[in-house]
Amino acid sequence: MSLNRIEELRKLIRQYNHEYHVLDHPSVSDQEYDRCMQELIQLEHDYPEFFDANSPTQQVGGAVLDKFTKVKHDQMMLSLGNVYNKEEVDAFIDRVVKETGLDEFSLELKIDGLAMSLRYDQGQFLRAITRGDGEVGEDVSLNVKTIKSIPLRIQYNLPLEVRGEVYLPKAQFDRINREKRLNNEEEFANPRNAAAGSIRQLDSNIAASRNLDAFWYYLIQGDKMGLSSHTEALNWMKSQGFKVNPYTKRCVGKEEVWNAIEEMSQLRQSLPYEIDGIVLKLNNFEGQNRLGFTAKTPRWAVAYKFPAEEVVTTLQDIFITIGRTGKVTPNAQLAPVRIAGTSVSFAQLHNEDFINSKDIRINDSVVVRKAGEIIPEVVRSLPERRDGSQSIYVFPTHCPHCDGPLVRDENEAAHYCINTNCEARVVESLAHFASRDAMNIEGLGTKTVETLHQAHLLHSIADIYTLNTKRNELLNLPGFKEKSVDNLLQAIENSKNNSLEKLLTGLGIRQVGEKAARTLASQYDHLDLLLNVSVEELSRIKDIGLITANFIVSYFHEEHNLKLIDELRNANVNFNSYLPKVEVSQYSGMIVVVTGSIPGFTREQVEEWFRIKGASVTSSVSKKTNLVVYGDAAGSKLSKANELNIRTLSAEEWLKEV
Ligand code: 0OW
Repeated sequence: MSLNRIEELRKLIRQYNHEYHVLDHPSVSDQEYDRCMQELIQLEHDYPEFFDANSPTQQVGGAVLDKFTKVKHDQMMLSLGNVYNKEEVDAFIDRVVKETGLDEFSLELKIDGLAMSLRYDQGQFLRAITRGDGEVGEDVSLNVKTIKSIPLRIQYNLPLEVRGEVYLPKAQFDRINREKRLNNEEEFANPRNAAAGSIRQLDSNIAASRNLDAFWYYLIQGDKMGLSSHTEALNWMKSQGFKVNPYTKRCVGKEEVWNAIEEMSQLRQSLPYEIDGIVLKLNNFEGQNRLGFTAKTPRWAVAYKFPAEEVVTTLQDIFITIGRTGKVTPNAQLAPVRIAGTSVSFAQLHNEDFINSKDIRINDSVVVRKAGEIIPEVVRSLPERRDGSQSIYVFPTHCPHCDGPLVRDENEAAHYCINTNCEARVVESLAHFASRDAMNIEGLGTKTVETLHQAHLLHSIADIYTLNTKRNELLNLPGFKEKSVDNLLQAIENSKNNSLEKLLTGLGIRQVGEKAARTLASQYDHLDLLLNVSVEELSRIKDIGLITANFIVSYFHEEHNLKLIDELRNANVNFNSYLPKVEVSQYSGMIVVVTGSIPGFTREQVEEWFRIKGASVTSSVSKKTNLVVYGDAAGSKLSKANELNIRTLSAEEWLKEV
């Protein structure tokens, strides 16, 4: 009977997935695995009445969504407090021991990925939700289902939630960035960004192609399932088929904890995935419940973060780059070296004073460090390693791109190239226009802009919108294939529909970044309304000061900017703002927190109402909060508001106003 065969194959393939992706110990060859999968795909195709959303065949991707639905977490997804040295680790342990009398901790690696929540019921995978802001996340089930180590069926058949970290193995990260380089696409900065970018793909086939993986480390309400410690919860999850990181260690007291941290830190380089610290958790659940949580983190756990990684390499040369505002940045060309998971061959040198004060010379051995994902910086040179081949760096007096004079105001640290037509500034301003926070034209990163600029296909922002007439020239460029050219042209076409704030960000008006652009687009719903606005009117808007107002007005009075705007208008670039119009009201400029449930409205709707009234909405109450709006079952936030003597507004009072 075909259903028996289908169920038998599903069971077999689940077992093979578990052996291969969780135990790393397959019992059949890849060929045998593929044969079973093909047979199952065929049978499910022939008998659609036996469709099962959690069949292993659904783990290879398929549907393309147009957006992710938002889902509220039953229990907030917390983050972790950070500690950076032994003293702070000891202080954490002292506090826990003092408050609970318990001193057994479970240590585990801090996987550098993105937090994820999985829900099951009746033994079936239900959905995967991202952390989001901790209260509301996005349903990314279709993408997470493509992670082969995640069991879509489990023995336990009551409602269940487990949390963990989705990550991209280092080898996959290198492979994906190699492919991106070949396609002239922007590379991912690090595996965490790559994992987050992959999980947020609306096309689950792309997510499936990235070969993401995940470790699970937190069982919601484990204490209500008869388990008494974190270690037991990890073992229980493992027994249900979840992939649990093998590097966990139980320690008693400060010395054992610190020795384990030092020992586990040695693993970092050799692991096939990135870690950014070690997580310490009080093991006993009863003790955890006594300690409870702060607004954002558990009081029974901390993350010990590794110190920013430092490496020594040779500074081969110093070259300068010109930003779109003409600002000159000296950069160090380094002998390539791997830091924190990525290969590094450039580092920041900030400005002339930095180079001189640290006596950094060409061919020096230098210490380079990378803290987080900002680009690496040179920490210091090592004079004791000089061998006479070093040379002093003389800061250039003229721009290497346009030969214009480099100017440095006496009270400024930076030099500037003041030639507004300088080629380097043009490239940077084009790349800024296409960047994600601005017009978000995927595929038009700095490298591509440089290539198109050198091919004389791109001189001004307006030229972006005539590239569709240059398809053949694009196809003749190195690295440009049919697919990437059409993707780029489509992305340019799509960018015409952006809301006004994206365009305002892209224009590169001085002091007008994403925040100021949003403020302007909330006040003015069409670009033309800005062309003749006055300085005093602009400077009255909250967040737009007098200086920014002057830059905005002078930008719209420069001939070549008005010409650009006309060209964009003729190219049918949208000038309308789709942001909700912000009114001036009694709530303008207030910081508002909404808590509890307001009858007839969702939390988001109430928050949006206050945003349109000119308030900014935050999720936690602090001394800066001006108003707390509370509905039924308002919890700690309302009591904190009363404690801090902050004005409160009940749901009934608010509803009268609406
Ligand atoms: N990244 C990790 C990790 C971990 C949670 C449970 C309660 C609050 C924190 O490997 N091993 N254990 C926890 O424990 N959290 C982790 O990551 C957190 C989640 C959200 C922000 C951090 O990535």
